[in-house]
This record gives sequence, C-alpha cells and structure tokens, in this order.
Amino acid sequence: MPKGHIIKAYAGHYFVSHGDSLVDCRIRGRLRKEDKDVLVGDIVSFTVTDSDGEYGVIEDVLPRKTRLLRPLVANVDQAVIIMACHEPPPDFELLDRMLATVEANSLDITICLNKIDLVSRYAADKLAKPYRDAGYEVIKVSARAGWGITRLRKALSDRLSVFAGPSGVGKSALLNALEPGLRLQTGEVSARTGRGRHTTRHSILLRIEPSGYVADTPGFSKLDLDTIDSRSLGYLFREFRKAMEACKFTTCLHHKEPHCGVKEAVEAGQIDEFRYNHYVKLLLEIVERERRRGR
Ligand SMILES: Nc1nc2c(ncn2[C@@H]2O[C@H](COP(=O)(O)OP(=O)(O)O)[C@@H](O)[C@H]2O)c(=O)[nH]1
Ligand SMILES: [Mg+2]
Ligand SMILES: [Zn+2]
Repeated sequence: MPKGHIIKAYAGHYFVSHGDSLVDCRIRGRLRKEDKDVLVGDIVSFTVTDSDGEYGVIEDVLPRKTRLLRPLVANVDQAVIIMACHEPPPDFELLDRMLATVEANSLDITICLNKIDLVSRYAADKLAKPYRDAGYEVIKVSARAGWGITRLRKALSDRLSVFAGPSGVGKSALLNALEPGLRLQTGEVSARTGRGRHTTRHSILLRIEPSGYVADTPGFSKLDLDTIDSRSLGYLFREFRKAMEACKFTTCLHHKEPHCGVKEAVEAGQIDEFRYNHYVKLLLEIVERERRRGR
C-alpha cells in the first residue's frame, strides 16, 4: 500500500504527497469512528480510488514521532530559529527562551542569522559565537542578497521543519529566497489578516527542494514555560549539561548554590555570561510559578 505525507487538509480533504503528485484523500470510516485525529505532517497509508491516481482513501496513520501544538503539525523534526542581525535588533533573551522551549520539545535546532547584508562580517560572527560555542549550528544568511541560501536548503533537506522567530526577521523572505514560486508576502502584513478569527486552520507544508518541508505557519509564538520545571531548565541550556556534572548538589539550580559547576564555568569564561543571565531570569520565573502553585 502506498504511503505519503499529508501536506494540507481542509473540509475533510487530506492531500497526501506521493512522488511528484498530490492525492486528494478522504478518511476511511473506521478511522473516523476510532476518533483518531489526522494531522498535517502525518505519514499515512492510502489506497487509490480512481484510475488517474488523483483520489484516494487514507487507511491508516503511522505512529507519530512528535506532535507540535503551535502550529498543529505532526512529525516535526526541526525548529529553525531565525533572528536578524539588525532591524529588528537581535533579542538574545527571546532567542534563549526559544531555544529552551524547543529543547524541551526534543526537536533538532538550527539557528539562522538573517540580514547579514546589513552588518559587517565581524559583527555577524560575534553574534553567532556564543551559540556556536554552546553547540548549535548557526547559519548566516541574507534573504535579500541570496547569501547562505544553499546551506539553509541543505539544513532543511530530508526533514520537516518549522520556522520560528519574531516578526520582521525575514521568515517569509527566506522561504521566498528558497522557493521563489511561493511568493509569500513580506513586510508589515501580518500572516493573520484575512483569516476568520474563530476558524481553526490547518497548516500547510511547503515543499523546499530537493527534499525538505517547512510548515507555512511559524511555531512557538507563545513562549510560556508552563511545562518546564525548575529542576530540568538547566538541561535545556546545552552547554550547561557538561558543566553540571561538577555541581556538588544533585538538586543544584545553578543560582545561589555553592560549588556549582555551571557558575564556575561562567566565571572561567567557558559559558557565555549573557546566556547564563537569561537562564537565571527564566529560572526565577519558573520558581515563582511553582511557588504560586504551592509545590
Ligand atoms: N536588508 C535585508 N532585509 C531583509 C532581509 N530579509 C528580509 N528583509 C526585510 O525585512 C522585512 C521583514 O521580512 P519578512 O520576511 O516579512 O519577516 P517575517 O515577519 O519574519 O516573515 C521585509 O521588509 C523584508 O524585505 C535581508 O536578508 N536583508
Ligand atoms: Mg512573515
Ligand atoms: Zn550548579
């Protein structure tokens, strides 16, 4: 039985990509009765119901690797977090918050530093350094000048990604640079305009040649730390993991505790001080929430 990815869905139609074609599928009644939700991103097996191979029926949904809430997409492999070097100025506190949230979702992460045409090469490298040192892949790009697009394309291949990042950093411009045929709107226009306020809308997966998919809706817009507890926050800062082994107390939160491996690494210049300060800020938010809930 053929298998494929659902790349868009509406009004009971599920469009399954199969080779170079899209098959317009309905869901087998049995699956509907089991109340199994079927999401964009799901890999399904289907049978073709016409001689041209245009229509089909979804017979089964294969087990999911992940299920993301924003956007509601199954089997996302990677978050590409996009920041601009300039206009808007990079917000590293937000970046560190996003990184922690994505780490908590166990996705692969690529950081994409856009608009490098607006700053010197030295300045762009300086912005990237703490994140490279922490173990992240940072790709420097310019959607406008077309720089770095080949590397970004490579980072997207063979997997399903969501773009994340504040408004104005160039998410739509980068998708257009990757696939000019998409002609996504860039600039002031919000992606929300023209959409009913109360209609739930499925995301669409955009095909990025040669073998990638990106959800058309950016993810992780609302960055609450509700599901992260104070004990696990340190693990969501990649470069802390090794340093934590030297903490004297297994309950160390790397804040006020003595003999803390993380703080020692900060003092020794092995962990970026700004990253650490953002960690403390997030930690205090989480501790406050836990206190309010009486834990
Ligand atoms: N100079 C420069 N401007 C860019 C670049 N990428 C995007 N922009 C501009 O930044 C603005 C916001 O881009 P957009 O793609 O709409 O951002 P989004 O909100 O993240 O989707 C637009 O005016 C783009 O033309 C870039 O690489 N260099
Ligand atoms: Mg946009
Ligand atoms: Zn510690």
